[in-house]
Amino acid sequence: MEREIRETERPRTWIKDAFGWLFIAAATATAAWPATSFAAPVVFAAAGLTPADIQGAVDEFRSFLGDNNNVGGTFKGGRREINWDGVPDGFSAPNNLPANFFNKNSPRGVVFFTPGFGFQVSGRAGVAPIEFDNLRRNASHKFAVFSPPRLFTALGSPITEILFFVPGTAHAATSRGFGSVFTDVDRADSTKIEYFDVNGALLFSGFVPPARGDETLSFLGVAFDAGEEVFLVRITSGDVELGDRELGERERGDREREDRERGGRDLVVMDDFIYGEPQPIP
Ligand SMILES: [Ca+2]
Ligand SMILES: [Ca+2]
Repeated sequence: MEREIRETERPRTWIKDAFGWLFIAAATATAAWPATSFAAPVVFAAAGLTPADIQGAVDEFRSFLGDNNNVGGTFKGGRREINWDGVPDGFSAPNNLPANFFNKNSPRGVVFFTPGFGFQVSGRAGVAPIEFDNLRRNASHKFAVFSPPRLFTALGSPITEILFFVPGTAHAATSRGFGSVFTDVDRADSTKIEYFDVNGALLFSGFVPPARGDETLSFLGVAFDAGEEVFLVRITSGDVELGDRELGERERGDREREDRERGGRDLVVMDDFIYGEPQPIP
C-alpha cells in the first residue's frame, strides 16, 4: 500500500522540482543581468558541505539588503539578522523560545507563529545537549551550524510563519526580503520559503537547494526590487516534525516508524535569519 502511494507521487514530485528550479534559475538570471524595468524576485541560493559553500550567497544577500541595524531602533533601510547564538540559556533547549523574543526581549521586529506547539533554540555545549540532541537522538550527527553554536526549530510542525513589526512595537510592518540558512536539507522538494504581501497574495515560493549527506548547509534568500512588500513569510523546514509533546521515554525506533507513517523523510532545522529592515504599514 505504502509503495503504491509513493510510486504515484513520484512523477508529480519531479515536475514540482523542475518548476521550483526553473523559478530559481530564472530569478538568478535576472540577478545576473540587473533589470529595473520589471518587477522580479532576486534570488540568492546555495548548498554544500561546509559554511564556505554558502558564505558567498549569504554575503551577497546581505549586501543587497544593506547594513546590519542590529538590535532596537527603527531605520529607513538596511537589514536585520538573527543567528540565535546570543539567546540566553534560560530561553534555549531544553526550554522553549517565546514567539515574541525577537520583538520584545531583543527587538528586531519579528514574531513567530506555528501550527505546532512552540519554538526552540538549541543548547550550548556544557549546559544542555547541542543541536537538538534533546529532541531527537543523534540529531547533532545530522545537523551543522553556520553560526555556532545555536540552531532554531519549530516544535511539532515543520512550519514557521514570520510576521514583521516596527522593532519593539505592535505596529505591523513589511520587509523587502527574507532569507534563512538551513541544515540537512536532503530532498529538493522538502524545504521551501513562501512570501506573501499584505493582501495575502503569494509574491514568490522557492524550494531550498538540497545537499547530499549529513551536516550540510543550505541557504535561500529572496528580495524584491520593484517595491513589493513582504508581510508574511512561511518557512516549511523539511517534512518531519522535530519534537513531540509526548516524546517522553519513547524509543528512537518508534519515532522513525511514526515518521514513515506520516510520510516524513527529511528532518531539517534552521540557522541564521536575514531580512530587510521592517517598514511600518501606514
Ligand atoms: Ca547560530
Ligand atoms: Ca534531513
